[in-house]
Amino acid sequence: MLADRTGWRHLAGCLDLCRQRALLAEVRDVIAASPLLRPAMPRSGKEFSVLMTNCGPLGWVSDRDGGYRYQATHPHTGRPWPPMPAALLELWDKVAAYPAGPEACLVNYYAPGARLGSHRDEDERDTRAPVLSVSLGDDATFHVGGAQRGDLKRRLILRSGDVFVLGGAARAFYHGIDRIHAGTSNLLEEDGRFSLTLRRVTHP
Ligand code: MD3
Ligand code: FE
Repeated sequence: MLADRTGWRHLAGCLDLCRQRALLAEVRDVIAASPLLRPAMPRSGKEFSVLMTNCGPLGWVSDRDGGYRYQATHPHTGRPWPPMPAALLELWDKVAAYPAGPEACLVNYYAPGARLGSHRDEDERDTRAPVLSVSLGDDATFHVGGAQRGDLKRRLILRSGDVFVLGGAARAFYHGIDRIHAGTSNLLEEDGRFSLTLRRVTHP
């Protein structure tokens, strides 16, 4: 485990292959019920290269007119997001050390060539709760900096089965995904990477 004083922890190899496969099957079910969306930036409408969907009571969405937000339903189907898999709730209980459960699980899919520019997660009201992410599929180069955009960044490789936990001051740090390393995992039938990001949105 790699940890940092500011409050992030990289739990490399946290989930074995058997748990990764079981979780992937649940992700496929989530996508079948709640198809992947291509978010767009507020105002400019510029599209993300990452595709997204959600499970749990709340989901993060973004489009040109509505901007970044959490909502209880899929914007195209109008149906509630599917429930969060029990394995994710158990993982949160084990590693989050927080008295309330996660409300949103954002499922990101990165095809080779997709990236997520440096940003801070600031759409949640409860910023005291940690953020927990699980990686499935191809390796990704991830960066985490500091509270200011220009702060020194550290780069890490996130691999299939890794769990990344963000708490404390690091919860507000800039971070992003620079690159997907196609062909580094055969967990998915296709190239690319899923990340599952668990968050608390409202105050418990
Ligand atoms: C570091 N997703 O969806 S998850 C996002 O792998 C997002 O899909 C990336 O950033 C992904 O917003 C990274 C790990 C993560 C989540 C929140 C953080 C790292 C973080 C908050 C602060 C610093
Ligand atoms: Fe983020």
